[in-house]
Amino acid sequence: MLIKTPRGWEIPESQATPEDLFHSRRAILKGMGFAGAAGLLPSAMHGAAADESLYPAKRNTKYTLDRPLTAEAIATGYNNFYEFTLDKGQVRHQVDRFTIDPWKVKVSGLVNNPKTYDIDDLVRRFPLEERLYRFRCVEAWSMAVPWTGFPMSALLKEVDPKPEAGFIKMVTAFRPREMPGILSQPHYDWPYQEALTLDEAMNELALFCTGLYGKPLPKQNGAPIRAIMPWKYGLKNIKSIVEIEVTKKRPPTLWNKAAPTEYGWYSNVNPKKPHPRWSQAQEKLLALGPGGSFMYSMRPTLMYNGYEAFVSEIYDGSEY
Ligand SMILES: Nc1nc2c(c(=O)[nH]1)N[C@H]1C(S)=C(S)[C@@H](COP(=O)(O)O)O[C@H]1N2
Ligand SMILES: [Mo]
Repeated sequence: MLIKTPRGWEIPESQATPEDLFHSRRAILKGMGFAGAAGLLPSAMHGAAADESLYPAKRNTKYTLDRPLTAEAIATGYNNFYEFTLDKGQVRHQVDRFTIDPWKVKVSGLVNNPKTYDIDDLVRRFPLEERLYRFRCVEAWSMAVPWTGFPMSALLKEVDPKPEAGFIKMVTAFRPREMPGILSQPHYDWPYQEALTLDEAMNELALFCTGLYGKPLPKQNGAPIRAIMPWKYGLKNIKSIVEIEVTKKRPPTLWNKAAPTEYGWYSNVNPKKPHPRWSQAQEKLLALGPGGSFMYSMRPTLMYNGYEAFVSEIYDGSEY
């Protein structure tokens, strides 16, 4: 295991709050040590379904960052995917049994053209592009990631929501035999479910992503397709989607149902709205240190994660 003595520019462990992050940090140190020794094996990280010839996709330079990209080993080695395990450094070691080929995404509900897409079809139907986005978890850690995907609006326009449609619900695969965390954590209301207002889903920032770092999505990051809304906390960015339903009524979401005072239905990044157990005023930007060690620097949290110019028009400020 590679553990470096903190340098002056690293955050001392005593300041590493919330406590979860401190424990997770140890977990990833183990993971990183393994990655450093064995190397990352990209071909083993995603399934045969992914068509590598589509990557890297052309970068859309409209979306720029105010910070360096996070090391790929962090984004693919430090994951929240509770269907597998709560241990962020171990998710990528728990996904082997998870099969993503074949994969279908059913789009139904209040649409004129309901359709079930095969993933191979989906990635060709809607042109893929790469975008560099900030990513902010409700636990306060953050990254900057090159995603590959297509705007949610492209798919929604094709299925054509009916006038009374107001929301989209998104659902993750439910495979207890392939996802050990489902069996070990029966208290969560599986399958993982998230939702957006139709306005949010139609916003130009909202993506369905199938890749990152110029390659198909690794399973631990939500292969073969996940949602990315960079102005919202990570928990809204649902992974491994099998179903999208357009609805009239606001759909419940897993985290909002589990703990409504901790995870708002909207969960927009907001420095002024603390989590009951920690402040959201600052974030911990993750980075790789010397020898594969893991560190972060503190930064002020930006309203809507820095995407206010894109999304403020769809909100009146009372959303939580
Ligand atoms: N299905 C599913 N989607 C999920 C989660 C999960 O546990 N299950 N975790 C969420 C949370 S809390 C975060 S921070 C991000 C993490 O994405 P990453 O591992 O690609 O960084 O995924 C989100 N999507
Ligand atoms: Mo998160």
